[in-house]
Order: sequence, then C-alpha cells, then structure tokens
Amino acid sequence: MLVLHGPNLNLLGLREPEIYGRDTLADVDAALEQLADELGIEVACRQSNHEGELIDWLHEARERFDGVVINPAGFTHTSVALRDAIVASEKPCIEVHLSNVHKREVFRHTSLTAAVCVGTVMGFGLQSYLLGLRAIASRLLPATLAAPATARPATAAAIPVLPTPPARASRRTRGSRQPKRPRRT
Ligand code: CA2
Repeated sequence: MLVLHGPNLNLLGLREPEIYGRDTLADVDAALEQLADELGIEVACRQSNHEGELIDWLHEARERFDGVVINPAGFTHTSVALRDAIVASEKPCIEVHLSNVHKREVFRHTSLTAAVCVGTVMGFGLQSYLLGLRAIASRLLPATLAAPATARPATAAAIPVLPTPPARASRRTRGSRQPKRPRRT
C-alpha cells in the first residue's frame, strides 16, 4: 500500500497540537508500519509539499501499489489535478484526515477528492490513518482482518465493488406506511 501525506504535514506535532495532536509524522509512519506488519502487508509512506510530486506518486501507484491511503491536506479543498490523479491511479484510495473538517471553517467542508475515493476517515488523529489502512487492506485482502498471519492464504482475490443498493420505494408507493387520514364523522 502507498500512504501519501500532503502539504505541511511534515510539521505535524510541531505546531497547532490543539487541532492535529502531538504525534509527529514519524510517529504516524511508525504506527502504520507496525500495523502493516500485523496485517501482513507492505506499506510505503511518503510526504510532499508539492502537488506535482503527489500526482507523480499516484501515477506510480498504477504499476507498483495495490491501494492508496491519502491525506491530501490543503489540496483536499482545491486540487482538481489531484482528484484526476486519484482517478488515473486506477487503485482504491481512502481519504484520511486527522481533524474532523466539518467542525472547522466552511472552506474545509468541501473535498474535491472524496468523491473519487472509496471512503473517508476523519477526526481520529493518528487513528484515522490506521483505520484507513485497515479499510483498504480488508477491501483487498478479506482474510487480512479475519485470520492470523499464519492462517492467511498467500494470495487473495480482491473483493468486488459492492453493488449499489436498490433504490428505496418512494413514499407514495409505500401506501401502507402513509399516515392514515382521520376519518370524517
Ligand atoms: O485534518 C487534516 O488531516 C487536514 O487534512 C490537515 C490539513 C488541512 O488543510 C485540512 O483541511 C485537514 C492541514 C495540514 C497541515 O498540517 C499541519 C500540522 C502541524 C502544523 C501546521 C500544519
């Protein structure tokens, strides 16, 4: 798996601990590597302050990685190019955020990247990354979370994308659930 940290995350733990906590980026990467070991997968963690470099790494994921966990940081809210690169990677991506962006400024409430990711984890600090890694691992290797490393098959088929649930019946077609009008007396 590839883990990408976006701009300014190299400062993690050094500033604004009230928002982002006291864990440093090295702590996050160490925790990811430990979890990857437990899950029996390999992880490569990279950080860049440059949009183009993040895009190049997403292109690299096409050939070299099975999935991506990405915290696009400030680019979440601005970058069509990063969104396009996530699509171009043709790999399942999970978006993660340390903070709950919906509790913060309105400009952080929009993510240009979330809709092209499988899902988003936010608000749990370092744990957001670990939950994101578990999510991507369980999607690609169903045995990963269910069985200890010794009992796992050498290879496992990817879980197919879940089918879209059938559309719910409209309120009008659910006649029995309509509140009954009081009878006129
Ligand atoms: O909560 C997150 O993970 C964010 O992606 C962090 C971004 C922010 O722009 C997003 O809205 C939410 C900011 C990353 C900057 O990280 C810093 C860490 C320490 C000190 C200063 C910045």
